[in-house]
Amino acid sequence: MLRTSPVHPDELRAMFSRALSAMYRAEVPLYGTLLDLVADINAECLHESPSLAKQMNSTGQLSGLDIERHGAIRLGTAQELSMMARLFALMGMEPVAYYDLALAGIPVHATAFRPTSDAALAHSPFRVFTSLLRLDLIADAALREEAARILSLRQIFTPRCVELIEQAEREGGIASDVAEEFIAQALETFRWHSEATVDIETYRKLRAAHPLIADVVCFKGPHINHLTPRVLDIDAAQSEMRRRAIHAKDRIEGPPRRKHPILLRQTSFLALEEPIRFPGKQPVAGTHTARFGEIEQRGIALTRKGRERYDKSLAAALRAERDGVPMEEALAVAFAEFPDDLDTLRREGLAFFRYAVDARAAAGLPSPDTEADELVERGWLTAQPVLYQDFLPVSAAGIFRSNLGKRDDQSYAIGGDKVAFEAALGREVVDEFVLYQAQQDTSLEQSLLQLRRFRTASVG
Ligand code: OOG
Ligand code: NI
Repeated sequence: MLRTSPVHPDELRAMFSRALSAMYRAEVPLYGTLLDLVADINAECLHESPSLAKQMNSTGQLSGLDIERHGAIRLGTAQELSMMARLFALMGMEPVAYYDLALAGIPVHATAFRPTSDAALAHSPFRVFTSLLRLDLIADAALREEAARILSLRQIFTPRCVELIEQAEREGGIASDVAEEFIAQALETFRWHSEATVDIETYRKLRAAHPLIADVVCFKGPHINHLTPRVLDIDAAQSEMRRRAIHAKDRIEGPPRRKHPILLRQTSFLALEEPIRFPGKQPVAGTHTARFGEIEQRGIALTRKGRERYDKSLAAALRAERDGVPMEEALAVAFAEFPDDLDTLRREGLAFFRYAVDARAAAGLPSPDTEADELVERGWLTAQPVLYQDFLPVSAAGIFRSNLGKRDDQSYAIGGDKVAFEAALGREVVDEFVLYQAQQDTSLEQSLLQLRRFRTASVG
């Protein structure tokens, strides 16, 4: 039994997201600059487009926009991942989707912990892209064992944090009298440490195998490496970064600019080179690059069919780029055939929509067997695009790479290993398509039910 009433997971998540943002702002001042820049652009976009403001308000996206963030951490062991899942569960965050980064030559696989219901997303849209190092992809057996041994010696959660997690699981939530303490303890895991846990030779060896391996293995914990605000016009953000002489990556990842944005577009400022002390008989002052600043623009969630189209178009654009076509032009050509009006996206089953009964529908009711498409066309139902809440592995790989310095992007011969990931996680990941589909289906069922009730009332 709880001594005091439990804090709602949505509220805990909001508290944690706020605390993390404040910590990161103090650690990386340039992040603060990014937040200011995004806030200015968003205010301008909403001012210039009242219809955008109205649509965002009606879909529950407006109130949380200025606190909307995603962060990223990289974990080293199965134990770390399973405890992280338990920690995030208390904040109402579930692991959604499996991302295989080996495909892009990065030795990790990942999921994103995030809220899943509309109400939870509206309360605090906070997500954490969480990757797990794949030691099995380190070719050198001696180095692989050394990395595993170093990781086995660290404990990324404070003892008190683990105690509070276990207590909350027994009692059915975080009691309000320990909520502040829980947030402070959880924050410790995400903190930057300017001292490595290994000597500089070990760091260099691991770095030579892959910079990401060094980042995961050589530190006390999985420092948060970026926190991304959501911007409503990423092209404006990209030029504004340049204008303020922020060292932005040279292009925006993801789909091209469109009238109706799809999925996710991202850009970032390049990782900072930060001073690190390396222990040893003779401690050494060195540097490490891990933390960067990212901005993203979110668009409509695509169905599997839409996503396949997207993947094909993007692959075509990347091929053209390799053949010397400027990327912007390659994207424009590859996406020319991708419908950019909401009606076609919906009718062709390329994107997800949320249905509602139009307020004017009470007049002149449709016959009971009218198809959904016709109900929309004739104004009984409205269809609002569903916002994409997840990530794009190819973009993620682009972001990873732009922060690792120049490297070839050969993929590993072995593909993803979702089974091993879920075993480490201690549960299955949620299928993001199932979530979006359920959202669409439920909204349609409820709308049809409501229309039927109108009809019964007007007949009876
Ligand atoms: C995570 C990169 C992935 C995104 O927005 O796609 C990511 C990392 O660098 O650890 O955050
Ligand atoms: Ni990110």
